[in-house]
Amino acid sequence: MADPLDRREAIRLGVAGLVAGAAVERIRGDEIPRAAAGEVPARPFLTPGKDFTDVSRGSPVPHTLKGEALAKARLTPETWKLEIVAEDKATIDKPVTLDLPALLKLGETHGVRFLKAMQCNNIPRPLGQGLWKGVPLRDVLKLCGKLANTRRLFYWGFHNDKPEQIFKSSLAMSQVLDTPPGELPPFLAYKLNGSPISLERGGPVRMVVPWAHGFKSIKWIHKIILTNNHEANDTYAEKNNDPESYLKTSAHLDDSKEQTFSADKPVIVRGTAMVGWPGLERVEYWLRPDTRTGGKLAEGDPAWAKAEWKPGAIDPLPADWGGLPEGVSPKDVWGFTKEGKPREWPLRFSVAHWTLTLTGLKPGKYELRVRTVDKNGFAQPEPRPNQQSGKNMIPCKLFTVA
Ligand SMILES: Nc1nc2c(c(=O)[nH]1)N[C@H]1C(S)=C(S)[C@@H](COP(=O)(O)O)O[C@H]1N2
Ligand SMILES: [Mo]
Repeated sequence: MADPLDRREAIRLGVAGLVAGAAVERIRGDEIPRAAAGEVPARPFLTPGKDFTDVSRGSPVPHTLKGEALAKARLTPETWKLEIVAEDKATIDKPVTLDLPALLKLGETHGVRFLKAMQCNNIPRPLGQGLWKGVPLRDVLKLCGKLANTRRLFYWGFHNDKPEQIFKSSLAMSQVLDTPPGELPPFLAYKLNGSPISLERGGPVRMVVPWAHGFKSIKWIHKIILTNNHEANDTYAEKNNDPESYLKTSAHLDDSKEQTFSADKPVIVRGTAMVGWPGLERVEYWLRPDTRTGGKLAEGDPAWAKAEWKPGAIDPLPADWGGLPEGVSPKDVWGFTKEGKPREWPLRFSVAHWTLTLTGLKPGKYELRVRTVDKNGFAQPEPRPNQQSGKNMIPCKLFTVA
């Protein structure tokens, strides 16, 4: 509560929009062609909380509750409580009931700000990108004293007190405690874009698991159980979803509608790329004359093998983060150095922007496809042993040069 920076953050919320241009830093080598300074018009970098695509189960959906019902559900800042207990053969020194002031207090010394796009494994587009703030779960678990015989952690949120509506998830204890240097741990998050997390986005407090698909980031979190059970209990383990999938890397078009461009100007096509845990090596495009199939190309079509993919341009690091809440500088955000420079660009778990500038195209109709290549050399839509480990396809845009 006593974080003056946080208060100023709140005031600026909603003033999103990236102003790119000015000095362009080359963060890594020259292998990624970058759009030149000044060529990239502003595009929003952070998504206002209300504009995220919502994926919420429950009847009534918890974020539709109001007044008395909301307080009874312990979903107001004053009533929110998280219970942490042990079951089975797992033990802790003492069960913990955490309220919001206690979490915010921990946040003053342990709080971390980080960028993360929320993405559902079954929806082929990120739901929205936020600047989150939370306390690493491992620091909250210290309140329980000594843990013994604990192999996994189960957790869920408010579910109308109806067992059939519980939306559960789980993490291995190692994923909670043994964060590798330079990586992000799972968080109990209480801020989005500088303001308290709205009820709709899962506030007052939601779990955020940076590397995972949305189903691990349980909203309206109420219960954590430390257990000796080693198996994932995730609601999303059902129906052939992969309960341990990592965020994957993929390209998306800003606008996939058919368009006509004038032959005397460059054709500019823009989009975004979700940067999964395997990172983003480059965005590529494949341009060919229209084959009159409405942009459809079957999976096994021999044309895929002959496709000529060319590197596209990732937009540079924004010189001015128009979307950062006031008082927050990049150096306050995970992944940036004390000088405010990103350790990698684009940042993993976030959405990057790209721009294709195609010049000298002859009049005619074209098919344009885009894809990402991750740092392991997998070209989209790979690596997907199962589509539900991160649903994804190669987007196509038809356009005419006239
Ligand atoms: N309590 C609860 N948490 C939840 C869900 C839910 O239905 N109930 N849906 C999950 C799924 S499947 C996704 S993809 C994300 C979506 O987050 P968003 O609605 O903030 O975009 O929330 C996750 N957390
Ligand atoms: Mo999801």
